[in-house]
Amino acid sequence: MSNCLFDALWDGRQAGNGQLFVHNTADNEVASVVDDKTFFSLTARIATVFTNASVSPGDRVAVQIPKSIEALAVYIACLRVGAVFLPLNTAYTEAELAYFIGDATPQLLIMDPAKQDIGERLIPAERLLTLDDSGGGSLGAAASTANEMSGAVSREASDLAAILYTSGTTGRSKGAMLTHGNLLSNSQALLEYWQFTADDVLLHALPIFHTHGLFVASNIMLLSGGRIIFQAGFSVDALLDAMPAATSLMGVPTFYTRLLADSRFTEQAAKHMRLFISGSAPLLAETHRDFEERTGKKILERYGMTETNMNTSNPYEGERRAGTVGFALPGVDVRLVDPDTQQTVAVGEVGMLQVRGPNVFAGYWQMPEKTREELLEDGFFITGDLATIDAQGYITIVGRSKDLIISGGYNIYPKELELLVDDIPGVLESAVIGVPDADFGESVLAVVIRDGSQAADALTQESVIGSLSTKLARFKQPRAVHFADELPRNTMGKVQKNKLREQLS
Ligand code: MLC
Ligand code: AMP
Repeated sequence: MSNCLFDALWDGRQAGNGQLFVHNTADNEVASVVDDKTFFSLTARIATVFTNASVSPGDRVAVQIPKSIEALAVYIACLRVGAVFLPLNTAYTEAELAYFIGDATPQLLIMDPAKQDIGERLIPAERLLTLDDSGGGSLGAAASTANEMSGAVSREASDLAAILYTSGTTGRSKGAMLTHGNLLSNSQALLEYWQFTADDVLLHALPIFHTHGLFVASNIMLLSGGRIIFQAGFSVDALLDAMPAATSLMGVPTFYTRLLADSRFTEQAAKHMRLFISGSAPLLAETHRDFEERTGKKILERYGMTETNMNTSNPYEGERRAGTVGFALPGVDVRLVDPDTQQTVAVGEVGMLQVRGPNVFAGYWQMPEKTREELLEDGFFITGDLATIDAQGYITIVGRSKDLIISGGYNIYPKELELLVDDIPGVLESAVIGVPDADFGESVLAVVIRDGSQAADALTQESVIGSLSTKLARFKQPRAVHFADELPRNTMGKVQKNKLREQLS
């Protein structure tokens, strides 16, 4: 029997010294260790709990739980039983969760015990379990007495391992279906490209409900046999404390701008580190250069997407060029096409970036038409990113054709907000745009046109943001609201967001 991803991760662990998670004290002593044996025993007991809860291969297991070692064990337990892991941002509101649960129809929902009441409104009680950040809750209790499942259910490369929801330009989130083969091929490619080995210690400060922290960071470390310093969230203090014991960090650009803003982050502080990787959002060339000036090291920037895992990366050995995302990864084909003619553009010209390879997802969950629109018959996926390629093959992301804001590495689709803002009494119409932000790269600005009613007179920035609070996760809510007389439109009547950005940035 073979379960391609689980078996590979398990085999990867055999290369290491048995330690998976390490916590170090400030003076670089090992404070505590979770070894492979303990971790995999936990995954095997959680797998038994899942089987007892009638989870069958192919069933979805949705989770909205805080980051913890036990939460990562839930992901591995899903692989063991052949279930499809469906992680959800811990910031999502009940209204947002209701959509995902309704769309994905999971067999099991696992929530933070603090949100048990929400869980009970979303799914029948017998399909709800809870898990807190220290392994407590009904799942933790059941797993502590469960027998260990032996091995793992057999899975093919084409079987689904996870569904990750990405917001859609129409305002409806789409579930990206990722197979065992997608996840395994990409982590193997990255492991080699970035030269991870069992000697590596990764500082893990990303959330584990997205591709970056879950698949890129966690799968690579499991495969490499290396160790993880698992932090609950991002904190400059915690990173600086742990850095002397680490070899590598994966982060979004905000990690690096915040580190640089702290005078304790020096060449000495970064001395032990062999690799700083950035992705999920554009890293300013200026940040790249400031970082090198401060530490003597060059950040390695790569580019990916939920649907495709990682596509391109700057080289490990060669020149890591500021402002670029490097070359297509081995096994991945990238082409830049003119959106009108579908012809490949010339060197230096801007084209729509399309990507093909074993990393590219299997389609959107129950959205065959959307899948056909974006995943072409020849296997290329239309990313919605605009890019150039130079004579040496370096790719630069120069913009997006999709209407998307990336704030601190989180994607926010303006359409989702505009639909909700337009529903507020007193609002005639709205346009939501991203404006430059020193910390998050971009932040959300809502431009609102009042409708002339009495309700419109009472509208304020606070009332607009307040009326979204139960509907939208905090990170998606506008940071500012601008009231205008009208929206700039082109001759087709389409709102000219570029003009708005120019006027209001
Ligand atoms: C937190 N807040 C955000 C935010 N993160 N607002 C906008 N954008 C964000 N990214 C809100 C909080 O709710 C809070 O609101 C306020 O901002 C301040 O919070 P904070 O304490 O400063 O935030 P912090 O916890 O430090 O988080 C910032 C962050 C985090 C950058 C560390 O956002 C983060 O971990 N981002 C990484 C996201 C990620 O993993 N993306 C990968 C996607 S995969 P208030 O008002 O209540 O104070 C992908 C593919 C690929 O894109 O290529 O990798
Ligand atoms: P997500 O849908 O959350 O997976 O976000 C994917 C999007 O993030 C991509 O389509 C890009 O627009 C953006 N992205 C990821 N990495 C980079 C990068 N290094 N530079 C610029 N944009 C990036």
